[in-house]
Amino acid sequence: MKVTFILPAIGRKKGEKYLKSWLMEPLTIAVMNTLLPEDVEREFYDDRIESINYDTDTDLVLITVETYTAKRAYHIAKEFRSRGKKVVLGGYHVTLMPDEAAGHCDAIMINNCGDNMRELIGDLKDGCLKERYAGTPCIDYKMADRSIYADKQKKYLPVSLVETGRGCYHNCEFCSIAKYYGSRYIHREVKDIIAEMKACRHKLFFLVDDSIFSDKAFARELFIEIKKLKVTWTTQITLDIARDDETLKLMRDSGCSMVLIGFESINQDNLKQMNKEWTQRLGERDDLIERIHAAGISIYASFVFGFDEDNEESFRRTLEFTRKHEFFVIAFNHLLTFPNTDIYNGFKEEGRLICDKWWLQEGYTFGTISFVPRQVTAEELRALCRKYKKKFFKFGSIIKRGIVCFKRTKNPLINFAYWFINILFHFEVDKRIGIPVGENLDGEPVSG
Ligand code: B12
Ligand code: SF4
Repeated sequence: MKVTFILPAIGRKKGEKYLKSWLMEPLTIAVMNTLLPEDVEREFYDDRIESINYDTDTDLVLITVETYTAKRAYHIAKEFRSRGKKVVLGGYHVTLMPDEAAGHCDAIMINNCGDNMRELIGDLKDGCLKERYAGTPCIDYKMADRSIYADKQKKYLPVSLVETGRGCYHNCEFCSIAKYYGSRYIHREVKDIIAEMKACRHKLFFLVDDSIFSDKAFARELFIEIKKLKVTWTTQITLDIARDDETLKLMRDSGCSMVLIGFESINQDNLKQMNKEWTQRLGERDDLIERIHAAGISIYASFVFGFDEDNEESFRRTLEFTRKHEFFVIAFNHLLTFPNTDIYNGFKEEGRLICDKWWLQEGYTFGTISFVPRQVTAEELRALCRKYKKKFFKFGSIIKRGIVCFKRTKNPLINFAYWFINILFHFEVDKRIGIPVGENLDGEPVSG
């Protein structure tokens, strides 16, 4: 029995390479690989960096689907099915839109994989594949098996992704994670995480977690163990970490030099609209940021624009805010109406969706606004995101912040990462906008 894994790409501008900053190792595939029964032969095509051989001799094609890759995933599924191959789809988008996905394959899996992967393979061997497999919000593996992409490692960014936990106690209106995990948090055993980190090839880690401070006792135990490894790492966290000086110090001492925090908006009414006003209750935001910086940890600050109170003034004020705190790096993204999230359903009811299924729409490009904002037009919102990103990633700003970064943390790896990421993002502002979703992938130049 042979299984073929596919990671679909978002899309590519004609003649251009895939966006470099998206090219991280595909942990999803490594985890699924580890969950397959030992006697199954396996292969993997990473659509972002290589051509897919649709004529490969295989018994089962497993495709992971995110909302941005859904159109491409369905196309790939069609190609394989037209050649008589069985196709199973799974991942975030499939969990959010099971009925849609089911129309494009032989079976779907919703939620996460665990024992149900063995069940699926068993059913296929017995010729009785079911149409739906329902997983649970679980993390059912000891160590992700990266051997499946060992030959492609050089094409990925030099950072190892290791999963620590999933989900989050909060319930922000626009968030796929909140929908996927129903405001729960689950985590792996600390000893498994440490064993996996020891087996990874890079000294720089991205600990995959939606909110690593969700379980304080777990976080503290983990940080104490990571410290022994003498590595540098980053993760996603909420601002409440700043209220706990002791854990913050543990985190820094364990090698955490940068954290990604979703601020989303600096406007209180917007935060209320997105069900994230709890960040305001934590205390004075400026003070919390300063505490994190004072601990020697830099911040990747993420903002989302397009909520009802947003207009050009919000961009101006947010840019000022980012300059005041000299963040390591920022994201100024437009609001994304991911399917089946509360914001998606709300906009749909209000008749504010420009296109119901933007992810499948013919001609849809990355950066296109799929809803009608309140105070600016969709086109203005798109242009404002670009304009203010450009301002943040000007070379003058990069140099100024680079000096601050060096003063905050002397870690050479994180300083190198600073210049690499900021210069990359400087050039990628325009490269991202207009990427045709699901297009120019078959037969195009593929090297990453
Ligand atoms: C690391 C990461 C990235 C990395 C890239 C990782 C990579 N592979 O190259 C970076 C930072 C570059 C990135 C970029 C983006 N990301 Co991202 N990312 C993540 C993150 C934090 C971890 C992904 C991961 O490795 N998870 C661990 C694996 C093991 O879990 P998994 O993928 O869910 O897989 C399990 C199940 O879903 C299931 N499963 C999955 N696929 C399949 C397939 C089959 C057949 C079966 C049976 C089962 C199955 O089994 C797996 C094991 O249990 C997730 C959030 C999260 N916690 O997962 C967001 C997330 C996936 N990203 C998201 C988004 C939106 C993006 C961007 C569009 C952001 C942007 N505006 O630029 C880009 C798109 C990049 C792209 N697709 O090319 C969203 C997707 C939402 C959605 N509805 O699709 C998520 C969920 C974050 C969020 N809060 O909403 N991302
Ligand atoms: S805090 Fe972050 S991960 Fe948690 S629900 Fe809100 S946006 Fe999602």
